Amino acid sequence: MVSTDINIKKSKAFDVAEIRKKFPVLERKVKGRDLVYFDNAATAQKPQVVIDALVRYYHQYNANIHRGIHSLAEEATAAFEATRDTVKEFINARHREEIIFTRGVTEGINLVAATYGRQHIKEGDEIIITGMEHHSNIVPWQLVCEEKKAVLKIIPVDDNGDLVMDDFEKLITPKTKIVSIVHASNSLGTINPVKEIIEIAHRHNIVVLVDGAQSSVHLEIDVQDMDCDFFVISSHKVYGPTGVGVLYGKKELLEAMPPYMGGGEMIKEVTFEKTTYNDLPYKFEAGTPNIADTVAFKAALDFVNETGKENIRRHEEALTKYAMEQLSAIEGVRLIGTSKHKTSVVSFIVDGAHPQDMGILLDNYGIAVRTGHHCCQPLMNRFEIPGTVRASFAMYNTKEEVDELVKGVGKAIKMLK
Ligand code: 7TS
Repeated sequence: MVSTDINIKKSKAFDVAEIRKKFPVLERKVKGRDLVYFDNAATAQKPQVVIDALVRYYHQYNANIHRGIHSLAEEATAAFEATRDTVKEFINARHREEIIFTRGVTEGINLVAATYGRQHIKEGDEIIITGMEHHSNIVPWQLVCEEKKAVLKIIPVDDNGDLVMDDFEKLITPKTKIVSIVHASNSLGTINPVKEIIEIAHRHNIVVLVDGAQSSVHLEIDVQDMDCDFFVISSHKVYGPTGVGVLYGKKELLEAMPPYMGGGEMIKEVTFEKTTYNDLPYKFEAGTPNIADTVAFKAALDFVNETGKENIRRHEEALTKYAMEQLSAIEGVRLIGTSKHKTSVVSFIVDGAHPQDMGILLDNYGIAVRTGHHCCQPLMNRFEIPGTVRASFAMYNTKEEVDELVKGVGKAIKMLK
């Protein structure tokens, strides 16, 4: 019988108390207080299902993948490749072989810079990035520019933390070969108009890499709709383990690129005279990968899908709005990053108080925030500040925790006076 019950498809209600029970670390105390974890932009905490997937792998089917014919090797290979299929769905890639496993966003960008970049950039060519990039989307391109005598150009950032889009098209010349932009800023929260940037760049035949480190956990990602040429993710920011990431690339681009690392798995045939390379995605996956963490990454993505990205986003948006209102009402607090289009990052500075001192005082109340330049030194220079205090929210954070932060900031300001 065909079921016509539409309720089957209805998403579950979002219940933050229930969600919190799924993250064991949230039960712990820090300095005698309940942990308030607001450092999610650095790395998210892991739900029990992710920890279980890791343990299950090592308990039951640890084996090297792709090469073995025994049962354990087959099970490990199937689990590893299942993650590739889940990632493909998660970002709506057209082909599974467009999903390359890496160690994280940093490695993904370095891979593209060292292969596509070195292959296509010639003396005098130009690469465009934005003024709000993480160092991992600056330095790999500087390395290419140094080697090839190419030029790095920067899309400026305005006082709210938005890109000055009028300047973008003006930066483009016939020598521009690559645009590499962050989707959502880790320091400001700004969500950049990547579709518009990609459309403009493609009109000029320029390829675009999008750094999805901060967006993939908060926003629906559809690489086909976005039409980016490359997209990079880190598992650990999407509630998965550290040490795993994904480089998505359009198949025709990946096929034309030289390999990044040489070794096992990435070859078809090796003789001392000549080596032929493996097909995608294995051409870019030399050596034994991080099998356990890749397997557990699937559990994290399934968990996010089951919770519902839209539910998560609505919850985080409400927390962000509330935190921005409450913090900006405190005398001496200045928000850095006030774009209308933001993820759940709230960065601020306090008159007369160094961000690091604020961070240490907040830790005494069990509140984990990040302080400093957040690996965005040029952006901090743009705002003429040494760094910020950054609270970044995840699905398990609560309004009560934001109240704790606001109280903590108030108390810290009094102590530092
Ligand atoms: N790009 C952005 C926008 C990031 O936020 C980060 C990490 C990276 C790249 C690098 O990612 P990784 O997984 O390869 O390290 N951001 C942060 C942060 O904001 N605090 O700690 C790490």
